[in-house]
Amino acid sequence: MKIGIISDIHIDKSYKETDLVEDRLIEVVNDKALNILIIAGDISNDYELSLMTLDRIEIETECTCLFVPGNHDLWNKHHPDIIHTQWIYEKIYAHKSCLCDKPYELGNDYVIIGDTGWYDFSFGNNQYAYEDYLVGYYKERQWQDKKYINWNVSDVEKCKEIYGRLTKQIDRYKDKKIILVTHMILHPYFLVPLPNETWNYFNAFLGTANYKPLLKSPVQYVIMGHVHYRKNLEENNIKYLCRCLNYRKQWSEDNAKKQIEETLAVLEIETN
Ligand SMILES: [Mn+2]
Repeated sequence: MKIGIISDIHIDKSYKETDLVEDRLIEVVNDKALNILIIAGDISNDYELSLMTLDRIEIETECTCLFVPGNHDLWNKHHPDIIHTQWIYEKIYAHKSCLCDKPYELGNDYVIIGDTGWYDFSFGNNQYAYEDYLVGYYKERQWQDKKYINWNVSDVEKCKEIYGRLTKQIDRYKDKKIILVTHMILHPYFLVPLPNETWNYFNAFLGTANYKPLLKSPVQYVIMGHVHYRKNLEENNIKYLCRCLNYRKQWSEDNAKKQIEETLAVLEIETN
């Protein structure tokens, strides 16, 4: 079984009429004859566009597309009348491709478990206080979730709530091999390297150190996004993959197909 892995395709931010990211992604999925495509969040800034894109991929390829919402998919930027992020989360959750609370079994051995994850500032520098992180502002840069995300609870509580749901699902499948998918970063290796004055503050918004108890058997793969790096790590028998396509303006070359081919990881897994 061939599983393609990518995240942060940001089709709206990378929009170019003659070179659509979604068209090129469909071509690559078909070229590689993938059975499954996992997108670890941030398809677009508009959940309706994100869900339509998932439908298109499924219609125009032979593969099953699975996904977890990223913070951008959850934004209300294009739906200012939707006040509560939970409402958008539930719209996304209802889509058949969404992994949240819907473990996806691969034969008898593997199961894919996923959710957005969240941040709780545990990856922040402790020179800043909790109150500093509530502001989400540093040197004229505003963390955009402060404008477009409104959970009915604090970020710390949201992070814990999602941890609880993931833990329950992993416990239920402890005899299987688990592919864990989150949008947020769960391992400090994937943070923006320091020294970096801006990210010394904003790394706090990239994920959480507090999901560490999940990073052991039966979890075998951890798939993440969000940070706009393309990095892999193998540690204690777990393979970590962060395969962010990123914004077009961040690409080394303005060619969507080449960038997708460079970014996409393919896992070949034996199932029975
Ligand atoms: Mn993100």
